[in-house]
Amino acid sequence: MIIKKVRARKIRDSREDWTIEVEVNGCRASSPSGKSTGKYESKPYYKSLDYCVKFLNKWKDNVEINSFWDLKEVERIIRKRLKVRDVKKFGGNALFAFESAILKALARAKKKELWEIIPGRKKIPVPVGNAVGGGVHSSNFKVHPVFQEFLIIPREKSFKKNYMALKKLYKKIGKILRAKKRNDEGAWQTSLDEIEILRVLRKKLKADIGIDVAASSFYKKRDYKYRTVFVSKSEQIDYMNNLVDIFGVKYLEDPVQEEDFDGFSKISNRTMVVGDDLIATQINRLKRAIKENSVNAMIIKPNQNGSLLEVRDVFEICKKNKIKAVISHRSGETMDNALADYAVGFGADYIKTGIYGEVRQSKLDRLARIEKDR
Ligand code: 2PG
Ligand code: MG
Repeated sequence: MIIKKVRARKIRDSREDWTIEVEVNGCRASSPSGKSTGKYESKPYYKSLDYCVKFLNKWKDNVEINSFWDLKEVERIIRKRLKVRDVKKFGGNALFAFESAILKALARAKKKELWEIIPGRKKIPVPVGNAVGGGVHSSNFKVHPVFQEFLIIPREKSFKKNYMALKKLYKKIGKILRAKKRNDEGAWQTSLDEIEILRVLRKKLKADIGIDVAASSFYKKRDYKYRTVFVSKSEQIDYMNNLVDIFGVKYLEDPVQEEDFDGFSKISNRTMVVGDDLIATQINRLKRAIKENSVNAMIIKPNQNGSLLEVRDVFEICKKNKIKAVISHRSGETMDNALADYAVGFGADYIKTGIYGEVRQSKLDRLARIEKDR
């Protein structure tokens, strides 16, 4: 396939914020965007969204793409044109949407599905669904839990059954909490605090419970701020380990702030210790987390990096080091469902998404379809 026609434009995401959509030979891909962004993520755009749109609209190179690996040539051209050493300078969002559109066009040219042309051990992931929200994703609501996400992980035998279980549990939780409102990711909104929510989830559900603590978002100077109470590093670690012991929390994302590799390493191994802001889908951060024994699982957000070649390396490093790979949506999403194809293609162990709303369900529906057709 030859890259013949590149078009880029601005579109609105689920939060009504602007993001980028790129079209290559008529195939479209777009980037989501985060609100609780990690300090170490690639910046979304080189200079600005408008600059990247213009840059892509001027693309004239007829690069030949026969496999995933030919993205190397595309990255070489971008580096040369921008006079940068690291292709990610082009921006996580701009680069991811462009590369994703190229791969979609390649899949179509080969009469294959997107997931089939991605190098990796194919696998259908287990869904991790965001059921109750707090933190910065619920900042429009006056009173909200400090932790960002309360997650449920069903234990059924197939993706379809897991998906059905998620929807059922989500409804049930809404009823129990008497929740009426939903946050950015379609998770239920409540004024209950963390412990009260965990009590409800533990008692009422036949599923594993997870939390995205997103600890950096309430880390102030040297302490963690819980409403009016300030908690030190060692108290925060004890608190997290107690949640694992008392509530049987099976998944704990960002339990301490994003600079604290040591703090992560002190979290109990009886839970999945998941690095999101800590690693920010960057290879150098992942290597450090492995060296310091900080995590046994990590979040992979393709647009947090931008280069799908590097995202592939991240998956490989995870596999070699027995780190569970959790591919993830962002809080601001689009209808693009390619995330599902990357999950299966690269072989993610889990996929984290919302449960409610069309931008979330588009990914889950796509996974159910891939499971059925495979
Ligand atoms: C997270 C994500 C997705 P954001 O912290 O895991 O839920 O949030 O996209 O805002 O970074
Ligand atoms: Mg997170």
